Amino acid sequence: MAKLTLYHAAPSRSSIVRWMLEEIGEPYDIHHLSLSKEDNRAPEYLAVNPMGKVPALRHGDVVITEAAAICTYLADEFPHAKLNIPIGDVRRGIYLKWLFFGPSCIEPAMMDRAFPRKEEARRGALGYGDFDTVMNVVAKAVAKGPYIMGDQFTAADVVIGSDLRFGMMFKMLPERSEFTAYTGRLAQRPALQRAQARDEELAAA
Ligand SMILES: N[C@@H](CCC(=O)N[C@@H](CS)C(=O)NCC(=O)O)C(=O)O
Repeated sequence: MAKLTLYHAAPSRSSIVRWMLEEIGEPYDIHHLSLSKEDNRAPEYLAVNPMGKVPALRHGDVVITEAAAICTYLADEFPHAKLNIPIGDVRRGIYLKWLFFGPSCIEPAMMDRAFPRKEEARRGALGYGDFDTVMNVVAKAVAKGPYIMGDQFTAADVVIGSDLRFGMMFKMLPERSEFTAYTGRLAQRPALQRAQARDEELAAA
């Protein structure tokens, strides 16, 4: 099997992919980068990801960047883990919607709230619309549970769950009861617990 290597800084958005890799259960290597030492700006790393950001995942000869794209890729590439909704299943469209909703709606809504613009942008010009609508839509989606697609845990939970976990941790998202109940369920997953424990070891080293 082609080797999997995660370019990772612990903790950061690459922790999303580390959780995903733990869920997949295939062996992987970590290439650790220190963001504070600006390893991500070194020419060797810019050759891997010209954006100078983590995560990046090397799978054999291919490099994939963007956390949600990597999670989507891994779920499809390793279907035995049952973390995707495959092509042909009527639920796939909804599943893809949530995978895109994280980086295109939750993250920008959260960051615009944390770092407000000098001039307020028109709601219609922002892809996410407005913060409160995004929060209400996500709260409704995770309220029933146990997972965003219902009974099946998928890559969409890794992406949306990570956004909610980090957002609440850094006080950038409200601690709504729907969010805390959902992330509480996710925290029970052994793969997330392993990823977190390994990240803590890495950060302390
Ligand atoms: N759109 C990217 C964002 C990745 C990102 O912003 N990563 C941060 C760490 S949380 C980073 O590498 N920051 C270092 C920098 O920009 O210098 C994704 O979702 O993967």
